[in-house]
Amino acid sequence: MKKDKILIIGAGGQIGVELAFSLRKIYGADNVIASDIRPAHPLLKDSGPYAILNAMDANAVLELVKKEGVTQIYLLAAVLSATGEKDPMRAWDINMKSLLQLLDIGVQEKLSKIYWPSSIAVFGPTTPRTHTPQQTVIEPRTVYGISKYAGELWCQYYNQRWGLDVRSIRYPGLISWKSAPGGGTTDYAIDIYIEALKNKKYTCFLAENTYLPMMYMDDAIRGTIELMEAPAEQLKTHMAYNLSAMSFSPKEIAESIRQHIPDFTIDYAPDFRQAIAEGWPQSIDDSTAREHWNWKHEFDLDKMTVAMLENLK
Ligand code: AKB
Repeated sequence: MKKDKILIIGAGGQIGVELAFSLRKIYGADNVIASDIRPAHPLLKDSGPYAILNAMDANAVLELVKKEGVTQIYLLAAVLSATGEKDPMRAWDINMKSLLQLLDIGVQEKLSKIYWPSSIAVFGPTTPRTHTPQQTVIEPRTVYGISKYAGELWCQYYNQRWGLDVRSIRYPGLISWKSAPGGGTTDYAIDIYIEALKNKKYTCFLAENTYLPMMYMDDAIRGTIELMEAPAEQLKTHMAYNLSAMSFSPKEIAESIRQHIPDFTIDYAPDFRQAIAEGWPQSIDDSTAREHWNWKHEFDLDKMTVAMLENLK
């Protein structure tokens, strides 16, 4: 059993629930404190320690870190792309303030590691859209993307200035069945499975040929933990790592579902999220992550479809 004491902030969200499960298996349930501003997600109840914690309340975070002897923190609380556009200043405030406060706590309390997620949303319409490289033009156009890019730069700054070990991944759209996403542009790729099983039809808020990079949650969780466990000397970038698994359009995911539910139908009613999707890459070059810490994905579209339909049933 490993010795670290881990705190997950924002554990009730799409990534947090599954990450808490996996970390508890590795580090022991008592060594992984899940926390969120909301009461415990039903799947997290009784599986280990839980705290109600507001990511914006630096004093409360610091107090918990000291009281529990926390050595590593995963900060997952964030406002995502589509919700962010509805109230940009709130998104900026939540996404940046929670990170900057935590970076200071990390230095002050000499935390061994911090994890903070970035996103493909850092890229914008001036970025090469296919096989987007690790280092390229980065001009995000959503407030979420701006906050993620600024956050990456702050993480790098704290690493270089204070030696803080902060690690990060630019997640593509994440597809999961245990916990629901909240307010993202890639969320259609989860709703479509739920609606296919319930009603055998789905109206998609993106147009049929909109390609986006995507990843099944099992891969994302494994990748996150592998990055956190990689020896520091192998990690030669302190910006977030590009990570890729698959890329598909709404039309292609519908075809994949039709192999199991032949009478499933899809129609399209693109809304404001179409413009967000069109500013993002269609596919990602993650060779740097593959080279530095041996990242490999396991799920492609059809394998994920089998897993999603099986588990959601
Ligand atoms: C979103 O759609 O906002 C997120 C993301 C790609 O970071 N899933």
